[in-house]
Amino acid sequence: MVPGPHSDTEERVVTTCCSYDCGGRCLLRVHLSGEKITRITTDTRPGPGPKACPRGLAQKEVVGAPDRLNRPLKRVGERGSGEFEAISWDEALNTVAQELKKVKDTHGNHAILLADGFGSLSPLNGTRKTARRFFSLFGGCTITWGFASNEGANFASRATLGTIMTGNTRDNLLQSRLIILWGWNPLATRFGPDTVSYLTSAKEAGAKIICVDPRRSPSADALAEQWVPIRPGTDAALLIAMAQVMIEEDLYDREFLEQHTLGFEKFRDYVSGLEDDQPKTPAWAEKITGVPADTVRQLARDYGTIKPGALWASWAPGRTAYGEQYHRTAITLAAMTGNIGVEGGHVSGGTGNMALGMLGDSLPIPESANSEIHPAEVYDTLLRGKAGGFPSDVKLLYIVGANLLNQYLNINKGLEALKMPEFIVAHELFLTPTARYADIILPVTHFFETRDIGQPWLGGAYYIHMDRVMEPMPGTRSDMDIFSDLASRMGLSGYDDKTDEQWLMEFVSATPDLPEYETFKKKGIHRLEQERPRVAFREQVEDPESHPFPTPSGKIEIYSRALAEMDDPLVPPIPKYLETWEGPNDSLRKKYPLQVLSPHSKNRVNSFLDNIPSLKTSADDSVWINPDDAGSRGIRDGDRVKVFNDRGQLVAIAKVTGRIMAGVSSLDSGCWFDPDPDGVDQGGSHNVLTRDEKSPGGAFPFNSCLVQIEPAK
Ligand SMILES: Nc1nc2c(c(=O)[nH]1)N[C@H]1C(S)=C(S)[C@@H](COP(=O)(O)OP(=O)(O)OC[C@H]3O[C@@H](n4cnc5c(=O)[nH]c(N)nc54)[C@H](O)[C@@H]3O)O[C@H]1N2
Ligand SMILES: Nc1nc2c(c(=O)[nH]1)N[C@H]1C(S)=C(S)[C@@H](COP(=O)(O)OP(=O)(O)OC[C@H]3O[C@@H](n4cnc5c(=O)[nH]c(N)nc54)[C@H](O)[C@@H]3O)O[C@H]1N2
Ligand SMILES: [Mo]
Repeated sequence: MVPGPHSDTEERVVTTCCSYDCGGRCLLRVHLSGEKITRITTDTRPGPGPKACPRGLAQKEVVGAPDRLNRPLKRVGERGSGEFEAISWDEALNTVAQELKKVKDTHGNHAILLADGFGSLSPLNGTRKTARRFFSLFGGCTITWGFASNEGANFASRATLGTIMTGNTRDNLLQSRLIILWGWNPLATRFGPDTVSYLTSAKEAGAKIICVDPRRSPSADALAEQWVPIRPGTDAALLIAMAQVMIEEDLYDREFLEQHTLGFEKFRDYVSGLEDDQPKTPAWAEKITGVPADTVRQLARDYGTIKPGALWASWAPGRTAYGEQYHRTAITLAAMTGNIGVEGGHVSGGTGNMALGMLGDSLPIPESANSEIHPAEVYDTLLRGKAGGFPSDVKLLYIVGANLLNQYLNINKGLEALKMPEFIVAHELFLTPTARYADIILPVTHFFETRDIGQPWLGGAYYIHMDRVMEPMPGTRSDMDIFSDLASRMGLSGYDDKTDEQWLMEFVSATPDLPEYETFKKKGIHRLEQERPRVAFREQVEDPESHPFPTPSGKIEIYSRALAEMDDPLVPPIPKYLETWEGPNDSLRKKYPLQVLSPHSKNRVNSFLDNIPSLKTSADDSVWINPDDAGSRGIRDGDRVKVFNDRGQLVAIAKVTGRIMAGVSSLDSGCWFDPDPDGVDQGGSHNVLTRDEKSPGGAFPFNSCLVQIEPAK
């Protein structure tokens, strides 16, 4: 090993934080003896703070994983066979540069499809940022639009509130007297490292906490006094019936509606049945949702009277067909109860990030050079191209920080589609199911091997300086470095004209919340002093005259003219309940009677970390099934079962539990796809089951999926 700058006996602690796609951004103190990591610790101060979870604390195992890629690889066997040979960086980058140039010259920029994910979300080394910066210089390419996470929420936030920046800092929850965890399981998904700590304090201070979820999630167990099971994809119906009760019993805030919203009357006419002869009563909702009418009434009375109340409508219920409607309705109810812009209230939506000076801003992709597709259309685009009505004939697929095949809809269609491009390149740390399909794999650094800034999702009121813990593993290069080298091989100038520290200094000086760079670096973590919580839309609500909402009307648009102009019954101008495909009423249920959900795993970040042994052994990768559904199928707890529909099949271990409602089952998302010779996925990747179709507003319907389950042979 090349001796590092530090002697073997010297003890050091380097501060950084995770950079991947989780709302955490937790403090990691990496202890080193010489160049060796001895242990990783985190924030130990009592009370809320950026305390790391087992995933962050396992990064020693990740950075030093024996299966980390450390040589560029060139495919030698069939695509997907996993047969590669190591080549030099020079050969790898020359090949990629040649292929890019060839495709651009022969077919134009649009023949290149960039599939960029969020392997890293950091402001400097972020996978999407580094990739889009390169393709901007390159003159554009086909890119994807729509966030897998929360496109339904983003659509609803933009239409209703005019922005996706709807988050509050978590201390706001201390003021809430009612908190509804609606499809939200922060014990696993975090949404900022200190969320659960604040929720626990709110509970201790007497807040009533209710959880609406088809599963009694760990958060329901630990935090809620009431669990309301609901059929997946029917949440908008429950919310609308709650509105009906509030209107009938006069439990809504007329003054707030009058002052701050547009179009409530039209919504009221729909709710009361004036519009379509169907009053949206608790009895109506009971039939659709499975929630007893009395419970619907109680939820409406609670939310209408216990103030302030935080209805935290998370994203999973919106990752369904027509999931946009659930988010639009939740925002409408927050307005009806006057819980927007006030402490202790909450308006669900996109969330957004803590603001930071941006790298991409100075170098936008020339819009004209791009065409855009939704990720749900990637495989159809690859398979059918322009002749099939899609915007491009893709010849080259460029993958950066995404486990596309595993994490996007309909893996088996993906397998066919990935045969189509002439050339596929992937930047990766590991040989993921997607990377196996690449022709060239470029091995990248781990975030311990670069410098950056930790920027939490809106909610975490701090920044972390991510110092470099160690030299890059020999043979690996950062995404920044790879694109910079590619740019110069292709004669494109201006990709990277600064050192990493110079870039960081620039971000820091463009961020009023942060002290001067050297001070920030020395401190490692900078907590923002706040006298009171940051609450979205506080100004709009406290002083509407000078602060209109950023919508066309300046109000919260319960009725949206922009949506009305789309003239699409599936994107109505007021929020409505639209029956989801592959939901409880789909006739397909005769063949595939169970709705299968895919919550996010506490031990992974999407699919990242599935290959890390200590995390894998303590993950719960079983299929949850209700005792009634298990009994009628002859399935016992711990049995191997087959989960299948017309799109695919997987095998997993059954967990028979009353913690999931009858008619629904659940399997954590992110297990790596591992097909046997018959194409049955032995890895348990949920997306062998999902349908690749986007919801009209762009939501990804991962949770609209019908299956059958039977004992595996
Ligand atoms: N069935 C189902 N599917 C889902 C979901 C669901 O709920 N159900 N959720 C969806 C959601 S919300 C999301 S956000 C998507 C996420 O889908 P993806 O964006 O594909 O996310 P990951 O699985 O985290 O894959 C990120 C990859 O980046 C790699 N990586 C990590 N760091 C770096 C780096 O610095 N550089 C590079 N080049 N690579 C890096 C990791 O090894 C990993 O393979 O999945 C979606 N898929
Ligand atoms: N540990 C961990 N944390 C993560 C991630 C991770 O992979 N692991 N991923 C991060 C990312 S990329 C994202 S987008 C977020 C995702 O955050 P969320 O979307 O909030 O997370 P999920 O785990 O998919 O779902 C939360 C709960 O919703 C329930 N649910 C599913 N469908 C429905 C429905 O139709 N109705 C109702 N009422 N409930 C439903 C599930 O049972 C689950 O308990 O988490 C982030 N945080
Ligand atoms: Mo996500």
